[in-house]
Amino acid sequence: MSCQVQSLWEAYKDFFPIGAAVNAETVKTHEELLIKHFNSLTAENEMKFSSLHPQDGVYEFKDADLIHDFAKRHNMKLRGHTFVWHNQTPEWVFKNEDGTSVSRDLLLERLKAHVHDVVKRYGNDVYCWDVVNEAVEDKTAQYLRDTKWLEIIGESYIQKAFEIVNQAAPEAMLFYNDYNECVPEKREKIYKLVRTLKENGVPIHGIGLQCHWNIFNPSFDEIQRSLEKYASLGLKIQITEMDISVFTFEDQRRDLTEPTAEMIEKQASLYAKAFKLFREYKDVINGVTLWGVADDKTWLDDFPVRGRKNWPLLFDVEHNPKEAFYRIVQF
Ligand code: HAH
Repeated sequence: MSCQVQSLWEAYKDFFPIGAAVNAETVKTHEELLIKHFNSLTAENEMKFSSLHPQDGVYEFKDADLIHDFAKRHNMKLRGHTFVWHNQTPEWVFKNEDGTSVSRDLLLERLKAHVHDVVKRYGNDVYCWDVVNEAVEDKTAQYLRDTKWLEIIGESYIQKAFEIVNQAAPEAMLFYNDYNECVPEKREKIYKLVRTLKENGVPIHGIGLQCHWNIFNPSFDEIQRSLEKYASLGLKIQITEMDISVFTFEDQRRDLTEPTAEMIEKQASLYAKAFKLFREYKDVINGVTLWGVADDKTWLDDFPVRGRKNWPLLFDVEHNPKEAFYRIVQF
């Protein structure tokens, strides 16, 4: 049966590459789906600072190498995720040996050394990088998120990061990546940040929209408005971490052992509308990545409710295509 299913990446070959987030396990357990349907990969955690560089002078490239090898072997693109982030960055980066906070210069030096070492290993096989992830404040009216990077370097840390990565990897496309990208207040801040960077001549080439959505939010109207607004920046757009949870963010329910028919239908309908919109923006969008491969393994099983099963992707727990899959390949 499954050999008659259309290939997702082939269906989209005239539009944009189709990516999946993977880890060292899923490149094995989900190999068949990956090869058939995807032509781009992102390491879910393995290229983050804490995974690659857990201690000063200690690199652990094993899992990232495995993902890199898999992408190369199967002719897939590879997105780099991520250099500067408030999460999954080890404490040593911000500390001197005596435990005091590092100087601005030393932190920039450390970032530069890290970026150079990582780029040296993967070179142009990583064709784009999420240089800065989630720098915009999410909960309050404040503009930038309070992070160690901001505290130690100041607002210029974002610009500096792009310059450092551009210097190490002049061929790579450099992205600013964020979530809640369709929430009006946050959208304004993300837009302002990226526009300011561009106006200041910072080497930024695109904006990464994570698109961690659910079947109730954001509304399709807000999604459309957001794409239009971001597209007006004149940079590339990538959908970098798409999934559609079957629960609202606040919903704590744990009673379901499988998604309801209504959830599956709502999800399929939103995926279909969104991909139609993405196709309309094919001149601006140059990549769409799902944050996982199939519903048997998704970060949403532990977020925001720990140990509560979710079904946010295009393939089910048995790796069969879901309604959403059929609706996005038939157009
Ligand atoms: C993303 N944060 C990160 O970019 C990615 O690296 C991680 O593996 C998963 C999700 C999204 C996020 C969110 O949707 C809500 C609150 C905090 C973070």
